[in-house]
Amino acid sequence: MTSNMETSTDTNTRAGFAALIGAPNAGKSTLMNYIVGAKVSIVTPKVQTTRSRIRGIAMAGNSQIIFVDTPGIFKPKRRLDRAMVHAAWQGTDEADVTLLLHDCARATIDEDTHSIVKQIIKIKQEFPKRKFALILNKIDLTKPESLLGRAEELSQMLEFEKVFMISAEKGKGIEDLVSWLANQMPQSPFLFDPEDLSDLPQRQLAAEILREKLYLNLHQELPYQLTVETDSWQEKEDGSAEIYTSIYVSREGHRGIVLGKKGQSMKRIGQSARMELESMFERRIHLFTHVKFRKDWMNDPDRYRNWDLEFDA
Ligand SMILES: Nc1nc2c(ncn2[C@@H]2O[C@H](COP(=O)(O)OP(=O)(O)OP(=O)(O)O)[C@@H](O)[C@H]2O)c(=O)[nH]1
Ligand SMILES: [Mg+2]
Repeated sequence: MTSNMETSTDTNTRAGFAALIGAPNAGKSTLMNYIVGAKVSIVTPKVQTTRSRIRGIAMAGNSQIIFVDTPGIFKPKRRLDRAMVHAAWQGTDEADVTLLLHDCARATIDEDTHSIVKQIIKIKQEFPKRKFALILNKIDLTKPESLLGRAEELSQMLEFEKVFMISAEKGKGIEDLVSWLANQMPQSPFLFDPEDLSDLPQRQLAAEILREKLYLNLHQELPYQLTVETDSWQEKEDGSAEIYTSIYVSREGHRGIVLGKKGQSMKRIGQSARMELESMFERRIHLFTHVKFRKDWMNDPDRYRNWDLEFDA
């Protein structure tokens, strides 16, 4: 009897998954963070910032929308690239709705977006019920007269459930998107505590924030050749936390560049990560960074397991 009553209350709520896919740098993580209202996925001006699936949870009335931010989809060259692209498509497989983000400030439709659309066409042939919506992002950088043309061009390639034009950074056009998504979610009890913003463990978030600061401060191929892990997290009696991290670099020469003269560069990067972590976690943080040369980390399955990436994708 009681359980029936519980079920009937549950049918008033909706919950499901909305995957964000698109070419690198389209603004997927920026959009998820904006809607969730907190930084759960890191953002940089560089391509290929997101490396794994990151879930962010948003509430819209009686709907719980679980966003799945994914790595940008591009032509993979290395093992890590393949694992990232694979993770992005896996995000689509588990989603009730997939949002394809496109940076409409680009002069033309980029090659990556072209091949993503082709892949979606294949998926739709196999699974006609899957829903795909198109989001033209960065309208703040786009001439209004070119917007409709771009929407039309993409819609001719594939029939989307819906087309939105937004600025993830400025928060424009997002209300419509959220209310549409809220209605697309299937009837279901909430899948997460409505207070939750993410399912990412704090220690992983700490590693990501540090990786973001490394991306922002290092250039050329260096950011792509490193990875960050939290080795341990220790609670201190004074309420602070000690976080011990390893930064793995794949070339000997990179260690010196990351550290900088007398370790000054690493110190600066570590400080900016620590400051952000302190405001995120609202407590004092002691961040320890250890830069390690590990030539073959990109071929080490342990580095992938940590992020739920498939080694042999
Ligand atoms: N002007 C403007 N910039 C934006 C907008 N959305 C995102 N950006 C910027 O675009 C860059 C890339 O944003 P991300 O959110 O990291 O893009 P992403 O699609 O997650 O990129 P990957 O993780 O590399 O695939 C950042 O510098 C953002 O600040 C927007 O609507 N307008
Ligand atoms: Mg991203």
